[in-house]
Amino acid sequence: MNYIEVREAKAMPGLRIVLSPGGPGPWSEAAKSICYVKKLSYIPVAQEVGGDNPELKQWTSQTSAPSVIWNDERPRNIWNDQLYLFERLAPQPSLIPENIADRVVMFGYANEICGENGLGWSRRLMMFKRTLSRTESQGRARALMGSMMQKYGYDEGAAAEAPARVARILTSLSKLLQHQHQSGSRFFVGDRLSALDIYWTTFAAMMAPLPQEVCPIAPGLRRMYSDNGPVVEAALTPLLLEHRDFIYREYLQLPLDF
Ligand SMILES: N[C@@H](CCC(=O)N[C@@H](CS)C(=O)NCC(=O)O)C(=O)O
Repeated sequence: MNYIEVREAKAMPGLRIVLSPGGPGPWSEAAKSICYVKKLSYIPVAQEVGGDNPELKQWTSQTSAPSVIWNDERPRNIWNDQLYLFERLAPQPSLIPENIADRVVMFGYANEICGENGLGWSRRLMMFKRTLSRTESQGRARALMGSMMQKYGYDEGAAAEAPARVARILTSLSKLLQHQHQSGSRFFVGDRLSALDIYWTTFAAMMAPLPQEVCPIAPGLRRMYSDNGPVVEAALTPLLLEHRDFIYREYLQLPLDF
């Protein structure tokens, strides 16, 4: 991925997406994947993971990635705003179901995956806890995580509850998928691809990163992403992982490029 700097990107027109370089950050991968499915081209802009990102702050009023900026419109910093923007810029293929019942299911589960206190959020709390508890990760990893722990709601109580929270969401997603399969659909909602399939597929990296050939990441990051603990591991069903593989195979781009 050829990233440009925030300073340069600010002066450009068109679609710019600020991304986390160096790993399959699930929110960033979701935004990239949605653009891929919709054939939307964009300028990738680098965030400094865990850094102060002063120029990004000045541009978007926050320092997380992804942030999506279309011309001189307001920056979209949250996954659902980003999805609506992508739908507007490239209505086809639509990734938001038209049927209201399906749409409610899709946004409800997508929020369980991407929203505050959801799967990604809680899994990240588990990773912070792991880093704090391991002596070999005292140095650089700790320094990197310090600012993020504060930003993303780390406290001991929340971290202790996180595995059960992740597991409940996984179990619920797995049941939904099983029910859909029994009704003859291969997708989470209705009978075609929706953004929910993409969110699950990209967030699965936080529990089961794809093999190194298609997801080249540093060994430490891979160990952290794969260290699920027994509660999460038990809820990560083969059905969920098969669905991830199906969506990558049929719809998304491999190898991952970050
Ligand atoms: N605001 C995003 C979530 C963004 C987010 O959590 N980004 C993380 C990805 S792990 C990030 O930028 N981490 C690095 C940092 O904050 O420096 C949303 O709700 O859609």
